[in-house]
Amino acid sequence: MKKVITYGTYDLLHYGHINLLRRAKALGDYLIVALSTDEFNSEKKGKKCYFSYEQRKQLLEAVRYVDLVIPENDWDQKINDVQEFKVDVFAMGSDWEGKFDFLKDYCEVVYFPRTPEISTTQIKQQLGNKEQSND
Ligand code: C2G
Repeated sequence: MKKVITYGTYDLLHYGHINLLRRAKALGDYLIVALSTDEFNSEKKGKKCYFSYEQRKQLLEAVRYVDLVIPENDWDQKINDVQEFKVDVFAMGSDWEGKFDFLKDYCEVVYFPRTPEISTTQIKQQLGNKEQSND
């Protein structure tokens, strides 16, 4: 069984995330998503999520491409994860191009082109603008 892993916050799940998950799963038979915990997001990534870890995990587990969701607590857990789960491929969007090449000693590393025109930040901004215009 060929195992793929990817990492992310996946807040306000959108089609850019789904495009990434679909292509990552197509690289193997089993896709693990290491999902950033609320603590990791707020303390290390400077991200404030709309949905909690549990809610984001529930959404990802409903996606047909995802086989397992594990917590991402730290920037430095990737080598351990790849070894512990016997991962063959590490996949991320191209906004991370090159950042995880150190994993090439442990598995294949693939960066997919980001889906243009969509991001969680953009969704939040546009919703915020709409709210103001409805005031
Ligand atoms: N993504 C994408 N296209 C978009 C938005 C996101 O391909 N329009 C991809 C990102 O490149 C990433 C995944 O979807 O591979 C999840 O995106 P985020 O939740 O923004 O992930 P990020 O916060 O960058 O976390 O240790 C790695 C980090 O946890 C990555």
